[in-house]
Amino acid sequence: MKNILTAPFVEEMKKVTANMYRLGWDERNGGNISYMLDANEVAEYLDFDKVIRTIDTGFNADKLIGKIFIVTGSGKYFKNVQEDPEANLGIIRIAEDGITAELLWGYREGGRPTSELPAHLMSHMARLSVDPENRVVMHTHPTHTLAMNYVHELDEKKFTHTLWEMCTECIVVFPDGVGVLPWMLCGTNEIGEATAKKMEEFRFVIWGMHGIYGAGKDMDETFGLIETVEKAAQIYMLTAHLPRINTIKDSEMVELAEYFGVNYRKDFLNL
Ligand code: 2HA
Ligand code: ZN
Repeated sequence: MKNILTAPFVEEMKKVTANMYRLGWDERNGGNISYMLDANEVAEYLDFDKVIRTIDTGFNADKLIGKIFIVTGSGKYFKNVQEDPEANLGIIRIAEDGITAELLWGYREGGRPTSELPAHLMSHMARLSVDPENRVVMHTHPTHTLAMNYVHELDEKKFTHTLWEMCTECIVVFPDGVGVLPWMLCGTNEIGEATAKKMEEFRFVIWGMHGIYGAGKDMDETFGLIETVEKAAQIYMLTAHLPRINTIKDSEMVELAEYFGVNYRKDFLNL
């Protein structure tokens, strides 16, 4: 059996949490990540018959039975993942009943998966129903995107349109736009269900005045999506209080989308 601390998926979690922490998106215990793993790959590092303990998730993830995830721990800090992955991360398998998580590694000292596990697993189910390649769900508090929540209408069409105007690459990177939820109590099944509903349509969902959820087929794609939205929000926050002299026009966005062959939300443009 190979040493789990050398597994590429543990390395990826260490790298991405360190990056997000240094970008200032994940203060204290802010943010959480779940990453669906390939069972054959995990089998090189862990004995599937050795369940350390079981954890009640509080809801039924029946479409994920038998699936294995590496997930950041509840109350844990992204800042600390790199130096002690075994205390701050865990590898869980969704048990036969759909509601129990079987701990295969990590959460040393009695930890458990993120309090946002319902939103994560429900988002995985929703994304997989529209994109069988989806593997990653990330929740984070990107500074400028969050700042923008306070000064921009929380309307999907208007919010997406503003972001698309801020960087030429935006309509190409997230042609599906961004979904928006109002402020809601976090950590609950209700916000999980609302997030998952949006995830059927969007890979990026804003939790009003809290943060965002992003999804994708791998770490780079998901992180790249989030940093692109965040960059656009930063440009917006740097310019929103100044007279606007220039902008990317809707006709130019159409040109971009057509040239790069992306299927974009035509109803989010004013054509
Ligand atoms: O896990 O970000 O939404 C900490 C959070 C809760
Ligand atoms: Zn949060």
